[in-house]
Amino acid sequence: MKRIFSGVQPTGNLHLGNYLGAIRNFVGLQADYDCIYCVVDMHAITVWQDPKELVANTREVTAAYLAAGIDPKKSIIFNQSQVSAHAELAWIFNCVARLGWMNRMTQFKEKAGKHRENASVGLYAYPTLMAADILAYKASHVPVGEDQKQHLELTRDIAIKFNGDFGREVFPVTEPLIFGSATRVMSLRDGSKKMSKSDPSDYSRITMTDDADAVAKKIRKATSDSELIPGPEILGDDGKPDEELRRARPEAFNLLTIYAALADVELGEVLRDFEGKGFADFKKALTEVAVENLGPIGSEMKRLTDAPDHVDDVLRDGAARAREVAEPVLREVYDVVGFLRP
Ligand code: AQP
Repeated sequence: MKRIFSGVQPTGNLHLGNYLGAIRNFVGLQADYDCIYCVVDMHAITVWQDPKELVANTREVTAAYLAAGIDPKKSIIFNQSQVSAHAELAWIFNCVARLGWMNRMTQFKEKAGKHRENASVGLYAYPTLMAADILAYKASHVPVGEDQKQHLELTRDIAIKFNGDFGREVFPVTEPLIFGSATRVMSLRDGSKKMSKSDPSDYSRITMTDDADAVAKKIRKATSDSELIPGPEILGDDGKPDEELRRARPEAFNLLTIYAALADVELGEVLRDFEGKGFADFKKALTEVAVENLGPIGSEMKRLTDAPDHVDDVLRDGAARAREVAEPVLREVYDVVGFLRP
């Protein structure tokens, strides 16, 4: 069976972008793939994390997986630091990846900001750890949001170079799975920035645990524009608005896309239903569909994290199963590299 690996960082503020761009897709993939879903706590510490919050956030992401519908009996759910193969393989990949490749990673540039010399070495090496996450399980496919496409290309480059250097087809060349109607959910305040956990404004994102009042308030305050909603004739054959039009009204199209994703309908259908209306009316409908979708998930997350024994059991069991898959791969790699283990 084809194998999926994917992960979410436990860095708090899990949001609608993480849900629509990642977690919701993870659920559907269980039908066709052998799935491994990780809470990537080692990635999280590439920027400072308060230790107590890291523990709570690790449970929160696990609860989100479970509440969204990932079945822990079918899929493996665990947190990264429990399986040492990730760190061990990452070191080997640090010796395979080239500085030139790493220097091209745009996420490092964005996250390190202007004071690059103050960024952690871990933040720079993040993509080699990600390659280790995926390749420790020889995953054939990785579902990711568009923002992670470049990192996945680096994983492919590492697999190809490793196989070439040692003359053995040890690793598959993993394929990205970028799908769903909301691969890039944008900030509610600024349509040119993606919705993110680290945005200082709470009003930039809807979190998976926001209650109905918070969702309503955030959508009410979301940036939109004073123009009316256009009809479906503005969409191209691919069902998307012309790029120029989208760029002229980024916030408007972001809200419309979020609606389509949450209601699980095509953007054309949304435009047909709301053509000629203003955003005040539309926002009421968007609030309804958001609360309908996220409400039950948020309550279940709260229930699971209030008494976290079940979440901890899932992580413990998942880590044991993950080790069973990753350890033989690591042994194979050590043999190929020439590490003596008398
Ligand atoms: N805005 C988004 N739209 C669609 N998908 C998104 N993802 C993240 N933001 C969006 C997808 O969620 C998965 C998990 O992301 P992550 O925890 O690894 O964090 P990230 O990609 O760094 O994104 P965040 O949540 O916005 O965190 P910060 O603020 O730290 O940058 C990934 O599959 C990602 O594509």
